[in-house]
Amino acid sequence: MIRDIIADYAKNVESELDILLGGKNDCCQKKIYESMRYSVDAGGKRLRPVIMLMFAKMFGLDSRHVMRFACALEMIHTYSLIHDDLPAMDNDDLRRGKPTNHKVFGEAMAILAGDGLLNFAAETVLEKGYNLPAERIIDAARELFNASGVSGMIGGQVIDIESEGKNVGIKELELLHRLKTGALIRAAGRIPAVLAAADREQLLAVTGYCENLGIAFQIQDDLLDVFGDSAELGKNIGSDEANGKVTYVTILGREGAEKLVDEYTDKAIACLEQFGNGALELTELARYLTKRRN
Ligand code: GRG
Repeated sequence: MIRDIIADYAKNVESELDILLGGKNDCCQKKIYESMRYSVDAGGKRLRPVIMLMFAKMFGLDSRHVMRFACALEMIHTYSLIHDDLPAMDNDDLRRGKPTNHKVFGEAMAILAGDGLLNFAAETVLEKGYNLPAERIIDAARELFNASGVSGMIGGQVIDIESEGKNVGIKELELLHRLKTGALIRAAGRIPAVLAAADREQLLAVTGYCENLGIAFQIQDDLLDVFGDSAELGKNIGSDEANGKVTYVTILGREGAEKLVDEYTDKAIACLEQFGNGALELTELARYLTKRRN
């Protein structure tokens, strides 16, 4: 079952994260590593690394070649959640079923833990020992840091902050989420494609899948923020409304938003047609996500 397959991939990523971050325990900076590990170990679906490992398999790439990137992507995602929860941003006190990082370690340490994870992501992918041409590693690293930077996730966060309390339309909302949520999901597909030296047509197909999946995922996120269950989600619901945010649900209503999730999911799946059975896991993942409760 796809649920077990996802859980297996996630377990492998968690073991590797444990090795990468665990080795840091006995050095002099105990507090900051404790704070970084707290949020990484708190769980989460590990969706982005799972997507990366599924694409690696589809391209016949040894998972060892992509694992560092998968862990780095999860570190960057986790840093973004730590910072997003800060009082200066969404001011949330529950994440991944636990008190948010700043609630446990204080604001200053939470900021540093986020910064530390971002930096450690770079250190991780730039470590020696790949069995692939250096050019491909550089291209993949560029994908990762462009996606998480101002032209990607941070840029989306800026649009989000500037849109608060404003009457944004569906087109603006899509741009915001293509960057804020979509950019890392897009990188999750493009990095293994780049590492496997995929051709242009394949790269376009991978990008199409990820971009459509990213929007479907975000609409679902908006739906769960209104109709989800806080205990299942591991975070408080109603955060969008409290922060005066326009969402797919406020624009389209529940039914309209649910329909759009299915439309984007179908579009995502259609993009992978050329890969035939090789894309089965990714197809099932996309369908599975439409039913997600967290
Ligand atoms: C640079 C100061 C500074 C802040 C960065 C960029 C940023 C703050 C925040 C944006 C990141 C963000 C919160 C995007 C929303 C994407 C989203 C739907 C997150 C939830 O992802 P899941 O559901 O979470 O995959 P889990 O916990 O399962 O990993």
